[in-house]
Amino acid sequence: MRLVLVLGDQLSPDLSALRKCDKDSDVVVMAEVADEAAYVPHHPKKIAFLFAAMRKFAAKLRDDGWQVAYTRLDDDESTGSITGELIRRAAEHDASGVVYTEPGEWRLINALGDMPIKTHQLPDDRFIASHQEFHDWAEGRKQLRMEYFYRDMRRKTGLLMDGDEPEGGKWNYDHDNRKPAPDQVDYSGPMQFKPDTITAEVLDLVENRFDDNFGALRPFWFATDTGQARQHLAHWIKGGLPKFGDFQDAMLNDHQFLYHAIIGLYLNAGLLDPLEVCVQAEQAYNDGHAPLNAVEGFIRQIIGWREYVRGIYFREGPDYVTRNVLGHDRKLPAMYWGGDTKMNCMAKSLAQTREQAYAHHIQRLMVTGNFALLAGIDPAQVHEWYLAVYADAYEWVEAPNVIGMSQFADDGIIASKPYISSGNYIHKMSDYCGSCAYKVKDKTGDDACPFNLLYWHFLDRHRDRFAGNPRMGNMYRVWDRMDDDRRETVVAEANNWLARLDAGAPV
Ligand code: FAD
Ligand code: DLZ
Ligand code: SF4
Repeated sequence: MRLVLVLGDQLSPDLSALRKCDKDSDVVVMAEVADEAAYVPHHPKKIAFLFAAMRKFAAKLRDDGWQVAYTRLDDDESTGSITGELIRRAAEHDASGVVYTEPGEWRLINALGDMPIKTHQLPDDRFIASHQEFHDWAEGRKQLRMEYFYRDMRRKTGLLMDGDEPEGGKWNYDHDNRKPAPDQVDYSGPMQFKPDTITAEVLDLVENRFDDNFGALRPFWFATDTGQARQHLAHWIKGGLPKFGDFQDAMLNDHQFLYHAIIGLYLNAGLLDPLEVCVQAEQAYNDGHAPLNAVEGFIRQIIGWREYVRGIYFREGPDYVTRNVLGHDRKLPAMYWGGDTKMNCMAKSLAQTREQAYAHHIQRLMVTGNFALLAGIDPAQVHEWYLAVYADAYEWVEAPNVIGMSQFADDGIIASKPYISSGNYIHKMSDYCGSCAYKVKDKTGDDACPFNLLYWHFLDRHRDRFAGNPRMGNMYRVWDRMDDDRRETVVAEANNWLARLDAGAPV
């Protein structure tokens, strides 16, 4: 007999390892272990979500006739690691080897490969593109632009295709998307679930063991099985999808979710299947329920961005997370872990992260990520923070978004220019600035928005690298047109502000 490993983010009945094995003779191993729960200080909601979903998935496997050797976090005999548990269970069952689906992180791939037992790793085929397909697409290209990869995924899946042509004649409808924040949001937000008995038990465990971690455990409302995740998806397609495109980049003080799907955590843990989700969105378009700009934009996030970042993670290799081409070395400020800040956009995005283990893409990219990049924070610390605090964070998807897209630490593999902005962009897309202690219109002076000061500071200190970038020429021309005194004032004020940040002064 063989052991079949099912990891916490592999909760899919058609997982390749399960398909390969035999429920009459093989034994499934699942384990809640201290090592996985502590490689970064995960948000308590993320841990509770995974443990509850793991316990419910194990129960379902048993109902389906599998024998499951399940280790709970507080089991006395537990060795505390995935590999330790596999070795212990192999001895217990006299197993001939372990079959598993490729994990989503090099750390675990390497640890499993180094075990003193016979192992058989299978591809994770819950994605649209295999590693080989991504490699074939990327090989020989000067630039790995997502848009071209995405078109191949449209052709491969047939989603929103009219024969060989894209539905409506264009591949991308972003031109119609990304409107500023609306006055009113007519969607009630994600479907919320009352914890069932299994989830309630897990909540008590997590409360006891991870009370010191950053993040609020309760109220806990996530779906914890596929049935609930599907209900949540249907609720969003009905109420959120039609305006998803329009307000994808908007941010509001009083709306944490706007029209976003909040499905990253369910997709990444295996509770929802990416193709199933896209087919349902496409159906909403065919039924006349949601417009093309919304549905195309949404499908692009999933078969485009999600697949593309995975391709980059596995193509670039284990050292990707250590890249730091801009040489940034500032410590991650305390505000990221719950400390105070006067910057309203940061305070709101961080408070929401603490409460929900969620922030939407633009909050991650253009608020907390933009600030970290402008302030020159060590990308490895930024990466660990994002990996810890979001319920949908696993390294294969988080690292390319943080190290590449957000922090430009990979020298532009993902982004053709750094995603930076002054306060202007945040002001345009949100209602944050109206209730901020800083003034977004002030470029210098005591009340000047820190994003305004740091924006020019970033461009000035990285002039050698970016002045020749054709997409950044305009920014440098504006900077160069300012008179010398003004430029000196901006840089000096930015340095003072950063010194206050480093000293832990209220900023
Ligand atoms: P929606 O906005 O409703 O989008 C639908 C789905 O599209 C998402 O659930 C996700 O599966 C997919 N998607 C959208 N954008 C991306 C993207 N850039 N990369 C991969 N998939 C994408 N996504 C994660 O799943 N895990 C992470 O750890 C993560 N970290 C991020 C860190 C930074 C700095 C940035 C800028 C982005 C990160 N993203 C991450 C991508 C994106 O922000 C989240 O997928 C999204 O906010 C999840 O919320 P949602 O389900 O409401 O997404
Ligand atoms: C994230 C996570 C956590 C918090 N705990 C567990 C766990 O106890 N057992 C488990 O099998 N998986 C867990 N995970 C998910 C793994 O860390 C994930 O499989 C790897 O990071 C690869 O993506
Ligand atoms: Fe953020 Fe600046 Fe606006 Fe304040 S003024 S909310 S710091 S962008």
